[in-house]
Amino acid sequence: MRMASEEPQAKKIKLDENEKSLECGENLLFGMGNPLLDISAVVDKDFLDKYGLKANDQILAEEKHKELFDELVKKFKVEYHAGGSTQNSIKVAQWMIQMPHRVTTFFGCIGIDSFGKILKKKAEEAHVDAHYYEQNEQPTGTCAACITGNNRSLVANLAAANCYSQEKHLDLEENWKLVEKAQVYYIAGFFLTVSPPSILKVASESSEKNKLFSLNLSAPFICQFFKEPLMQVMPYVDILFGNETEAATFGREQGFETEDIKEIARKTQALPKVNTNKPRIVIFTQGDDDTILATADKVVSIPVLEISPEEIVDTNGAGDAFVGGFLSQIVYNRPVEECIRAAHYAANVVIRRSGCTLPEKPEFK
Ligand code: 26A
Repeated sequence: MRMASEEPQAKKIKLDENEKSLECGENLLFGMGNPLLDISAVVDKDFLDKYGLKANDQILAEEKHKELFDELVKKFKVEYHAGGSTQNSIKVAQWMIQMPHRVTTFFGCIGIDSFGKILKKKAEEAHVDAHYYEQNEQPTGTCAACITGNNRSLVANLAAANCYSQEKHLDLEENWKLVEKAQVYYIAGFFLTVSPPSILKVASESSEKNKLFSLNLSAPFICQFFKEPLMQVMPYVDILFGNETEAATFGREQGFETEDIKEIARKTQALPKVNTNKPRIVIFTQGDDDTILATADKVVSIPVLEISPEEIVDTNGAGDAFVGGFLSQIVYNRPVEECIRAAHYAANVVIRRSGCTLPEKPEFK
């Protein structure tokens, strides 16, 4: 994205003679979030009803979901996938970038256990420079992905992910250096349930150095029950992502008095901002419907790539992949429409597969 009246991040981004291939340094894109191991299964409506789950939702596990995880593994054919919303997006961004490796950094907390080992191995295979805070008080977090048709109901048991600590990890000199090295930041709103001070510290760093900070609304419950920390971070947000249900809840909670998604996007774009030289961009996805983009001077809708229903395997991770595709281009300073084209491509790839998994190489031109 090129924004007027600022020194672009292009200092770190070298164009070659034909302006097609770009060289990108390490650790340019920084993500921080809840690293989770997804336990995914196709379930029936009775299972959703038993645990009071909506077909399409993302929630934190409560007392009443205690048995859900065991029952899922016993009753259904489960698949295990590395997950966690921010971690998924960062992996997709690295996959789109391909070379060099470790353009992306990821921070989060895991347990010292077998699930933690899997997450570390998967991050390594994805060439993400992951620096986990490892502790042994809590096991690695899990997320039950209960699939019915094209819907997925996610129930996250954060466990270790909830133990992320600013003092014990983010503030450590070697870790903070990696934060400083980045030019673009991405944190899913989900992390507001864990460490708002860590988010604010990264967001302030970004705004002080005139870099790009991006956030996701992540889930209706974040817009509703984590409104206060969300609105503390909002003034630092250069790019806000969300889907149609999150946009609707956000608009309602903010008293926007409109159900119109374009209008909600416009009002969100205009919320107070610290760096006024860099007007906020708001991007709302709507499943297979057009993506809404609000910038300072316009609100437009951009159609997604077509896909026939038989080709859709699992929409879990589609939103994360969208963000990953977008970020893979913003680190190259590309125009926002081009970032959205990459976002649509990445989401289209991921919904053809189970979980937020990827083929060997992207075919994005
Ligand atoms: C705090 N919560 C509820 C969560 C999540 C989450 N990632 C972080 N925090 N709930 C679900 N997810 C992840 O979302 C991905 C799909 O978009 C799941 O782990 C899944 O990989």
